[in-house]
Amino acid sequence: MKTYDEVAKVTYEGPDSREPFAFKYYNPDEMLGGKPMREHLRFALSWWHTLCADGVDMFGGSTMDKAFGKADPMEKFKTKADFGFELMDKLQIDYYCFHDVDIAPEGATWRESLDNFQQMVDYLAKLQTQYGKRLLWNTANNFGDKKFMAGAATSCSADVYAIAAAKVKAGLDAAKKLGGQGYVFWGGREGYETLLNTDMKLELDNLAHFMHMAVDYKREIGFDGDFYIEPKPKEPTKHQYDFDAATCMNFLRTYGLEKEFKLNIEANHATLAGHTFQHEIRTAAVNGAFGSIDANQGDLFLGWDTDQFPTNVYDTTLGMYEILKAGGFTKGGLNFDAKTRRMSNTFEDILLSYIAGMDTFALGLRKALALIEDGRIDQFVENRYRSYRSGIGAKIVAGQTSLKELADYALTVPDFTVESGRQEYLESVVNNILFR
Ligand code: XLS
Ligand code: CA
Ligand code: CA
Repeated sequence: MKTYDEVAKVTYEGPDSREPFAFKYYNPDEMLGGKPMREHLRFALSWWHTLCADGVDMFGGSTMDKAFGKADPMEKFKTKADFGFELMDKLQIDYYCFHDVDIAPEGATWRESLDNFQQMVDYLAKLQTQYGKRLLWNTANNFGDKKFMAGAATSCSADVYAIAAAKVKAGLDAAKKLGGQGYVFWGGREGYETLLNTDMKLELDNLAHFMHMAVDYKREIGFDGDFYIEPKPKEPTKHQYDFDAATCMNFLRTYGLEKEFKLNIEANHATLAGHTFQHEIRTAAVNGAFGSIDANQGDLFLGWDTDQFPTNVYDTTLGMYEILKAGGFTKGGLNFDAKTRRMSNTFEDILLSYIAGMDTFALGLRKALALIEDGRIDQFVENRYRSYRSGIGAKIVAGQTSLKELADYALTVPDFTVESGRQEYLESVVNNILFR
């Protein structure tokens, strides 16, 4: 196998290739369903997992060196950035995503941290131009530091609330400068462990006010990216306020924010909430809030956020099917919020993991388009609801009936039959498309 340095560019070689550092399914400029694959998929590299995570877990230290041999903090982060852009170039990835603390060292004071951050934003701007890459979204890490132990915009401390706001303001300034396509709000520690010490109503009101201020500031500086909330049900806190897509929609509507935010759906967070990835995408879509995707997969036997590279074609097919049905991405994309396993600890593994994830979504896209073209699923669903297209059903859909009219109607129905849902047949159709 080649070494990391020996791989100049990962290119498409097709499904019969045995070359580990080649795409078997992702052919960036191939036209499918009216646009190139790269535009359907809009892949992004996650700074935190790719350039920062070094294998540390609860039981052991790092297994991978991501200091790039640099001791000076700014030098280290600049080298990370150089590596990140080179990696995107090798992998033909057009976008990237970061938290503030992923791109710059934190200083002894907030002023110092802000200064480091702004210097690094300028550095990233130069690399963007040099490599022709774009920022999909950025965010603030308002959960890692000790001061955020009780949350950020839901902290019991007003001073912590203020520093959280300062970090989001700096993030929005950076997004504007870098021409970001979006900005993510993931709750972090916005939730609670016990009601015995929690004023839930105040925390939710404060969180909503925080979001409104962010919307105001976005307008003020003319940032035209999309705002996303990223649902997650648990971890780090026991009860997260952004539990799942439906809970987020309820929050947004309660506080009059639904026109300002879309959702960033993460596959692993969906399964932690007891939902499928597809369910969360569909829920976002039917609420007019489908935005972006954090592409990864969890382990259904483990109850935490394992952030694995996606390799399950069944899930990516049904996920891409939902994304296509939702009209595809506009400003969002597929961000690999995924890290190599602790034992996959070489730079070659980073390439191999991205290739695996990108190919799995590329194959999912191909299969989802084939499912749509095949038409059996769509036709089945269309036919299943045909009773709503005429007679009393059409009146129900048009909102033109009443309980009284339906009660009278029910008296005239000789028998209440429902046709088979044919689940097993439909699952066999999916298999037929997947394995042909
Ligand atoms: C953590 C989240 C986080 C967000 C961005 O579980 O997935 O990484 O995507 O803050
Ligand atoms: Ca995520
Ligand atoms: Ca995650």
